[in-house]
Amino acid sequence: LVKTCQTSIPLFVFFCYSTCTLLQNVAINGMATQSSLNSSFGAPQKAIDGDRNHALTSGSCIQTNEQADPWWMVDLQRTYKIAAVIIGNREGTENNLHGGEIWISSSKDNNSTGRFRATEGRFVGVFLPGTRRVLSLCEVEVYSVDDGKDTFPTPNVALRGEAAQSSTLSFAAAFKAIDGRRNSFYTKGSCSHTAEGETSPWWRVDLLRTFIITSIKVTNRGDCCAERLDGAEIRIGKSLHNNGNDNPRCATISHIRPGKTLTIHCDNGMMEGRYVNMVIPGNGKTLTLCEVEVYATPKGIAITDWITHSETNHLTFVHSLYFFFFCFNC
Ligand SMILES: [Ca+2]
Repeated sequence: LVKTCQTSIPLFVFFCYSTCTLLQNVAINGMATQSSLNSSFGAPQKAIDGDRNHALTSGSCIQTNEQADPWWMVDLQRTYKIAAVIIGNREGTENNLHGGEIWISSSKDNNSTGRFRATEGRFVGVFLPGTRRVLSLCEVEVYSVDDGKDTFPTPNVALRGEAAQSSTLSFAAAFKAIDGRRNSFYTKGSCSHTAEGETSPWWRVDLLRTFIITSIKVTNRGDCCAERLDGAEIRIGKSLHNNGNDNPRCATISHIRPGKTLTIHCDNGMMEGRYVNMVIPGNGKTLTLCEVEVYATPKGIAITDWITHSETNHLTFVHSLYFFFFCFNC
C-alpha cells in the first residue's frame, strides 16, 4: 500500500477553531466499505457523511463487530494528492483507536502492510491490527491539495498568546506585535520596541499550549531602522530557560525590507513548541516588531504508535476526538 511520496509541495490543512471549515474533503464523494457490519450502527458510508457528531447515538458513526484486524476503507473514486486525514473518533472510546493505522493506496487489492506515507492514493483505510478489536469511527475526512498550491490556511495562534519582551520603550509593549495589525509605522502604536541599544534583546509570545508551528510571519518596522532586525533569531520550544532564548533555533532573519512581512519556515521543517522567541544576539541591539504571526495546528497527546517508525509523517492529536495526520517532507 505504500507509494513513494512524489511531491515536494508543502501540505497543510485548514483548521479554524471556531468554524472548523476545511479545505476540500474528498472523502464525502467516496464509497465506503468495512470488514464487518455491526447492525446496531450505521453503514460504512456514515463515516463519510460529513457529520462530525461523535456521539454513538447520533447515527453518524460506524462500528465493526469484535474481530481480528478490523478495517474501514473509502474508495475516493479517483486518485488524489492527499494532504491530510482527519479521524473523528467515537465519544467515550477514544482509546479504542490506539494502535490503529491509516493506509493509503492506489490499489484496492494490494494488501501489503503500509502506513501513511503516500501522498497520492485512491483508497484510504483505517486498520486496527490485533485480535478482538472493535473499530468505531464517526468521521473520516480526507483532504487533497491542488497542484502547486502553497497556502497556509492554519490559524494565527499568536493572536491568543501572551507577549513579553526584555525591556519596553515607552508605550511599545510586547503585545503590540500580536495585536493583529501589521501597521509598520511606529507612531501608529502597533509595534513592540525594546529599549535602545540593549544586549541581546528578546521578544516572546507564549502560545499558552504546545502547537505544531508551520510558519511564522514577521512584519518589520517601516518608517525607519529596518536593518535593526538583521540577524534576529527565531527560537521555538517548550522551555523558559533563559527566557526561552535557549530553545531550538527555527531560523535566522537575514533582512526584512522596511514595512514588509516575511514568511518564515523553520530550517528543519515544522517545529513543536509553546514559546516563540525573537532574539537579536549581540550588543547595542534594538528589537522592534510590528507583527509576529504564528501559524500552527494544536498539538496534544502524540499517540506515537499510531504511526510507528514513520520518518515522513507527523501526527497530532487535536482534541479528544480528532486526530490530524499530516503528510509532509513528501
Ligand atoms: Ca502590530
